[in-house]
Amino acid sequence: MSRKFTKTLGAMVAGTMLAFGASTGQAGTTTAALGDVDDPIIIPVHNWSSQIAMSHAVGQLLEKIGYTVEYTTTDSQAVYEALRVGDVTLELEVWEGSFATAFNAALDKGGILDAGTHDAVTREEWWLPDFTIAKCPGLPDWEALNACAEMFARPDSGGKGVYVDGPVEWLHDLDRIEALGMNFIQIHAGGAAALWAELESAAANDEAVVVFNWSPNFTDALYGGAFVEFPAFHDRCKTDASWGINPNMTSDCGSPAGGYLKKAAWDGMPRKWPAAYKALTRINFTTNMVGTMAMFVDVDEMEHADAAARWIEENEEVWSAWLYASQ
Ligand code: TMO
Repeated sequence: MSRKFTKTLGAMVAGTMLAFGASTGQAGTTTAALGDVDDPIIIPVHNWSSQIAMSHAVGQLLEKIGYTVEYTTTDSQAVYEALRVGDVTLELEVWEGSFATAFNAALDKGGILDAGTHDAVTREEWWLPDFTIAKCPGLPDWEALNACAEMFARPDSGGKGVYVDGPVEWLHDLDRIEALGMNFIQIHAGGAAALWAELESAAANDEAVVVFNWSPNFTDALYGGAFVEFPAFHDRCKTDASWGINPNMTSDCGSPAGGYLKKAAWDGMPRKWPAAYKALTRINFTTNMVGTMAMFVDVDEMEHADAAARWIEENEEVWSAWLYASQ
């Protein structure tokens, strides 16, 4: 079969499934509706499990309807600039706590689209497993945590508590400990797996631990736990030193407790790959979906692409509405 023929056939099949009204019977029109199926849609993957597995799931679904897809490992902050200039095509997990600043900066510059908000509500914050909460009265309140700082000390921390943050790439609040006058130091895990290793070893040795964590994730099901309750987030906390309990510093508050999870796209995507962009706007991750994907990878130890295939296998009702809705 010639390449051209294969391509047209693929477009016709996909066009039949994609409900594009009266035009779907015409191969020419459906090719236009899919767009450039030979040029790959480039999906960036980062360094936490749900994002990588969900990216593979969406990639596999786009391939199902006839697209070519490539994955590229990309820095999770730099990706917004890459999207803006079209080096990558879409982003499936814009977490408000870690990425709102970079996303907003790209929106201001132009070239990137806000492709909608998932149902999943997110939180990214200092987190305590239940086996630690049991050790110190008043947790998860931040002042109670501070009063128990010594319990979190390590041989090299000079008596201060150790907070295990995620990779610097996720750009958390590096000034919060100082702004709140806490008796802690912050260290950075090399990646998500290193955070889970910290939890596992603390659990095995019955030691107190406080790590960066997020929701939805698999950790609640595995350990139970709670986010540290800092003074509530407020926009001015980030920009106005006089706001909050420290009159001389910003960063004297927690991360947003009800953060968004958004999708983003290169602004050339709707023109170049119209059906894929339409699907992207309909894609909607729930809390359960994101938690399940993290569980497949981090608890069941599946490869990301296999986790994606399993999710597709088990959730046809969900994804068929993303792909085939007539709009
Ligand atoms: C960006 N993350 C979900 C790891 O906080």
